[in-house]
Amino acid sequence: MRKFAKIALAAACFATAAVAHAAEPFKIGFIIPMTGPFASTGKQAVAGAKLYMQQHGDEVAGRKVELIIKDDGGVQPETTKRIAQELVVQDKVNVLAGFGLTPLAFAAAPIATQAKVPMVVTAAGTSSIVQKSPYIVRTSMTLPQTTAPIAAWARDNKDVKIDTAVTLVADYGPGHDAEKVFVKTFTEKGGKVLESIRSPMANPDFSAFLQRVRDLKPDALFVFVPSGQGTAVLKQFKERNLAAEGINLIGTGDMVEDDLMPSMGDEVLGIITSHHYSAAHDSETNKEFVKAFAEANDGMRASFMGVGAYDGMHLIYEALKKAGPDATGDELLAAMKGMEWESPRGPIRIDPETRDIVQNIYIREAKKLDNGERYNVEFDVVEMFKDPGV
Ligand code: VNL
Repeated sequence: MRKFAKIALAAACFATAAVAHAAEPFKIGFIIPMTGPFASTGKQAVAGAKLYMQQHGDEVAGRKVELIIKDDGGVQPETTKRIAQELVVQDKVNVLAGFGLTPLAFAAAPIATQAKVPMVVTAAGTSSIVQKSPYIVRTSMTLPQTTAPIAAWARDNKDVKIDTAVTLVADYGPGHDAEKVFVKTFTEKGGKVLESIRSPMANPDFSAFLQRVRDLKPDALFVFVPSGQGTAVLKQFKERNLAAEGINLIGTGDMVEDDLMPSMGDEVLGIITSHHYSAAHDSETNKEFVKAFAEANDGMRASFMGVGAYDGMHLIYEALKKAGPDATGDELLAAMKGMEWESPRGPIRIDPETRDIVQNIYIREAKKLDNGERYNVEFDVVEMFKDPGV
């Protein structure tokens, strides 16, 4: 009798342990600005992450996947760090993801290192981010990677004569990267940069800066502003009649992001930018993605912020499949290194050494299509371009 009870007790314990394991979800702590000046980034990223789950289910390798979304407001690194800490300590997340802006990714990096939890950066773009923790993997882009091709295009193209330029960048990590790489590439190819101007990171007023550009009268103005600020730049550019002065507006695709194109006026037409994603990218994978994204989000057009998060979820799902349901953070990280797949943006790969994204960078022109809608139409490409650094 006593023996039977013991066995029954052991069986009960075993059953409880098994149930506890099966019921333990795989948790992804997704930190992104949903409020404040960069809320549009969070809106896109959350839509991208949710669409991936909607299409691929919430069970991977026999484990239920739980997406925990946290709004960090976008401007306080200390807030992002505290949220990352809470997600790791209290929620015991298996992966951290998101990170809308560079200072926020920098702030959370030590938490990922201490907790040995992979940190998938789906939005921020300063080159050095991947060096801040061996647990960081990036699915967005780097500013040197997206800037070098437009700087080269400015000098190499046969249609528009661009001998002089002024740079205008947001005054923080990605802007400094963009400025440095633009000046270097453009100058090496014989161009002359007349002046480098920096605007505040959040809520800038571009009017005085653009007046200065008008006075300098360069052949081109190169702009990097973070996602969400492009409309304001274009409005001021138009109001000051810079195009009539013969100043060509060029930049990285952050300025003319896809979800803003419908609300930008025709002043956007003709602007040449380089970037890793356009909603008009011509592939079956992208057409299906853009359609599904719009259907799930009241017609919203997918932008590079949505794609970064969508691909971030793919990376996490595939790593979990490959490393198995009981994988540690280190095992998940190992599975992510070297992963390659077809994204809506084209083929992409995670460089196993740097943990950074390798991808095509396209040169695009803003055009009106036959259906009357404005898109960034890709016309040239630098294939599988690694971050060149600064
Ligand atoms: C960053 C880079 C942020 C590019 C962006 O939008 C962007 C960053 C919020 O590294 O902070 O478009």
